[in-house]
Amino acid sequence: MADIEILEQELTGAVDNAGDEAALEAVRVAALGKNGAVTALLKTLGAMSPDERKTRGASINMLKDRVAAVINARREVLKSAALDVRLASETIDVTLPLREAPAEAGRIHPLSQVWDEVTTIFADMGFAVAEGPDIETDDYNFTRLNFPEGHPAREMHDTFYFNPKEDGSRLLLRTHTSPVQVRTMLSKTPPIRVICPGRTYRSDSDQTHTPMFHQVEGLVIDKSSHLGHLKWILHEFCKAFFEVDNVNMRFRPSFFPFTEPSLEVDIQCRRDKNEIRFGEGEDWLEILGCGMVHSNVLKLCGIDPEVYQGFAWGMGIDRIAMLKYGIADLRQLFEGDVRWLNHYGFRPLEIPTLAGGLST
Ligand code: 2NL
Repeated sequence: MADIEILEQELTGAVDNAGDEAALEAVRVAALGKNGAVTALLKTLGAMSPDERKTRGASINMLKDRVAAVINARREVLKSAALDVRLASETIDVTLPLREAPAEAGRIHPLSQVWDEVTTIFADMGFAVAEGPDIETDDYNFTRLNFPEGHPAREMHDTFYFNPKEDGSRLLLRTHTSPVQVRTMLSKTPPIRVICPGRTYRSDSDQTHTPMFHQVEGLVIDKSSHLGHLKWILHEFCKAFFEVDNVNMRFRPSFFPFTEPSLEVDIQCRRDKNEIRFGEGEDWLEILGCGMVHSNVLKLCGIDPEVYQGFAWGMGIDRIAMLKYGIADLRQLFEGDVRWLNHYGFRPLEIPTLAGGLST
């Protein structure tokens, strides 16, 4: 029996000394493997007498079980130690600063920002937003808006025409967003409350004009809509847009073919050095045109002027964007200069809301 005890002490010592799972596996093979020490003892049983084999066999098998149990216990200890080492060496420092994600680094163009601000303000007043095609017919861009054939007002618009079709008609790039309102009147029955933001085109290019520019027009048609309602809407709009508690407005008589009477609107401001402040000062700044929709326009758009009346207005998005954000040169809006956009642009996730602020 002494040989079994000595072997057990040896193997238990080797198991305790195994520093990692590979060393332990080597001990297991040396003890219980095909050529292992315990296996070698088992092989000696064949040459013994049956009695001797019975007692000796039981002792060796118990040795084998005890050695296997010691190895398994040690394996668990080594496994958990190895995991601790891995966990300690593979930590990630989540406090490291991240590079700005592309969606954070990009900027919203001031024209997109102002477009969103304007639609937010009018949507809050209950206006729907309508859009239409940039390429229009002469009928929708001029005729139904009370520009008679051959009328000089058509020439005033410096229209971009496409080549004539076989029947002589010519498509054009819309010179204002009014054809969207024409389409709205033709397809809906009043009451109508829409705004129409969009791109518009005129063959004109200098310090204060680009061939493509942006407009937003508004249209209200109901049974008794009048200039008092229009003034209130425009006053609320100006206060919200310029983010001031009050603005003084001045309505001057004007002329547009599609409105009668027609008015131009100025807001009071103070110009200090390079800054404009609204709601104070002695200067006046023109910001939009408006009026009661001409009865000819109502008729030509399928609305009975004996039953319905309404008002409309139009303003340049580019112009009010420059006024609000202090952009001196109109052409900078269209240059696509990344350095300029980094300075004048807006952060992408700060979407204008009346509650959260338009431009903060
Ligand atoms: C301006 C002036 C204006 C309108 C646009 C309009 C549209 C229809 C009927 C009647 Cl369908 N009017 N639009 C009315 C008055 C003025 O724009 O100076 N825009 C930059």
